Amino acid sequence: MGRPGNIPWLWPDCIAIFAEMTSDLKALIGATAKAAGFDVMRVMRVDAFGIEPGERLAAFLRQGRHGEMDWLATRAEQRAHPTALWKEARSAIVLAKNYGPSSDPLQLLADKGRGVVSAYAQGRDYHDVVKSGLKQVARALADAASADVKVFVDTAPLMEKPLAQAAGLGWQGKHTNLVSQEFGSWLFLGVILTTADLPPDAPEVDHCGTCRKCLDACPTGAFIAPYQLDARRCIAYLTIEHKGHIDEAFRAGIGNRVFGCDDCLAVCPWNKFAQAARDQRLTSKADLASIALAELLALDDATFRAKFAGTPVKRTGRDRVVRNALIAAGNSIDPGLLPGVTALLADASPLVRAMAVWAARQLCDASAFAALAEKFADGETDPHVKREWARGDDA
Ligand code: B12
Repeated sequence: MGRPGNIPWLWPDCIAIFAEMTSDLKALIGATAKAAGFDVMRVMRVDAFGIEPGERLAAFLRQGRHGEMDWLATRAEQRAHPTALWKEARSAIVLAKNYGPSSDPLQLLADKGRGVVSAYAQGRDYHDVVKSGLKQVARALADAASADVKVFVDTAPLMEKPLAQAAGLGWQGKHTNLVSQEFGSWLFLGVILTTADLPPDAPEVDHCGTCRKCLDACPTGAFIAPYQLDARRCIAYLTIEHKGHIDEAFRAGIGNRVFGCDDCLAVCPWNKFAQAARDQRLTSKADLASIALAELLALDDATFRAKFAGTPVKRTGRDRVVRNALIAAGNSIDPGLLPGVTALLADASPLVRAMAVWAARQLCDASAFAALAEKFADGETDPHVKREWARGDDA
């Protein structure tokens, strides 16, 4: 860039003053982020965000790997690049909150009589926790710089993981989530876009090396290749996002995971440096880590809402969570759960009835199952539930 001809002596000074102002601003953002409970903060210039993430998103959608998550496809063009979402944006401030569990979440899977809720969903909904922190930081920035700001966590069309990598907060691991040398695989992300020009941090590089632990750990074979997930096979998708019946091919692999899955994250060797979350809001409902299946099977709408109030589980709704608990009950091979299962054969939700039939099939001997079929199958009108009863006949 050339110097303005009439004031050549002023130009380097202006740059120096501007640089000082923006790094002061960055220091202020960093301090506010810390006070707001964030564990990491990095900055990138949005014009440094490449086209590759958008192209990979397009390929993911073309292959239908998003399943029923139509919201990923409907605003894909905006999602591809931060300036497509907000043309005036100049910098992205990427913030992260550590939600590291205090013990290995995989240990919970051994008790087949209990349903396991993944680490991210055991405390207060991270959308609320992260968003309130982002708003605090954004307000401080807007006041100090008279800049426009917008805050994002999850729900807006923005690719948070590649943004975080470009800002230097970590790298997208082979399990596709962001990994940090300091916090392992246990970070929630949030983004502030702003019209302010802030000094950027250096991007992070991939430190996965030849490791493929996360790829091999997936119980349902959701990784098509390193760095590529088919969401339709991912237990997080199946148990949380998928509204319909869960295909029989995935039921055994789901095991006793009733909400989300931590397996690919929990085996990441970089977790050796991770610490337990310090924000108690994300961990205070530790009694939700694993829940007796008998209790989950007995949930009606009111008891479900009371139990999961304020957590991400509540948004998924009682029927889908009971559907998941029935799969876990079927996999438990514990006939003690049969009364809870058979009570659901007449449930108002076909989603629940269908899985109750499947679970009963796993827990009963042939004659007991035939007796249940005689009592419940004839009156069934829903085609999916009828198919589950018929599957029992074939077996
Ligand atoms: C949709 C979604 C899901 C979907 C799809 C997951 C996915 N991998 O895309 C489902 C429901 C399955 C899901 C599950 C989970 N999610 Co989610 N999810 C999202 C969401 C809303 C969008 C992600 C997205 O854009 N997907 C689209 C595809 C195209 O992206 P992708 O898989 O990352 O694709 C990239 C790679 O494949 C890569 N790639 C492709 N080929 C190659 C080749 C090479 C060589 C390389 C290097 C890269 C590469 O490029 C693509 C573009 O970056 C984000 C929030 C957000 N707005 O970003 C949260 C988010 C990713 N989820 C999050 C969490 C916590 C989870 C779970 C851990 C929850 C749980 N315990 O059950 C699991 C993890 C499962 C997993 N291994 O991904 C966090 C992750 C935080 C982090 N540290 O990364 C996020 C960022 C939310 C947040 N604000 O914190 N999620």
